[in-house]
Amino acid sequence: MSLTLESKPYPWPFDGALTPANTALVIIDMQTDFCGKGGYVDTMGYDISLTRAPIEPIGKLLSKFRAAGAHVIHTREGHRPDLSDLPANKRWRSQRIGAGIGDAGPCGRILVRGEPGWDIIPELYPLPGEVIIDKPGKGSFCATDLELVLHTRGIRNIVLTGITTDVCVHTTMREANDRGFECLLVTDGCGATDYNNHLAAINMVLMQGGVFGAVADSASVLAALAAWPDA
Ligand code: C5J
Repeated sequence: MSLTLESKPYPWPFDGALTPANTALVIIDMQTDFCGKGGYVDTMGYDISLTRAPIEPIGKLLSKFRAAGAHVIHTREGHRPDLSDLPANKRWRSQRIGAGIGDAGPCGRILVRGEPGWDIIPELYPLPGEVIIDKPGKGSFCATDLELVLHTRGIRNIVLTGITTDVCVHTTMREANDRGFECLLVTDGCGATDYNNHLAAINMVLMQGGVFGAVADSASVLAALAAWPDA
């Protein structure tokens, strides 16, 4: 059966091949450090209501993917406790603005693996068996095995959600697009530290006939995926 959803600038996926077997919900960096009180983004002085906004839409998508037995992949941005995978540029820039990665903060050492702030928020916590990709960078393909996991599982379609739209979500979408994956960005399933950057990041996808893929809101995704039966 051919299935596409209402998306811009073209119905996604282009060929109607949208199945639980070939599609993954990718949830990027829904960690306390990016959307919780006392986390990295909060420490930098940004409004975390913007990065918390996608929690509910992602929750609904997550329930649907889980019920249908489709693939769910979570990512976490963070570094080894010895900071051996923390590039100097990332460290000194964060220190300059008083939120040094690796330094102690209200939620433990900022963006360090194993610390409370680095963990995924309880509302979207991974279930046993769901893939978790630990990444030291903004993109989810850099220095990770995500591409291998996607190929091994036969995943072609990627539904992108998480935070932040303009940084880790966009970098991941660009990396995935260049590798030939069919990408969809869920507009209300993402959030940025600046609302205009969120809107601009969405708009960038639409250029050149969908230069990085397509965009849709979560209601459109859920309306189409109603065709997927429970596993
Ligand atoms: C940032 C992210 N914004 N997850 N990380 O530094 O987007």
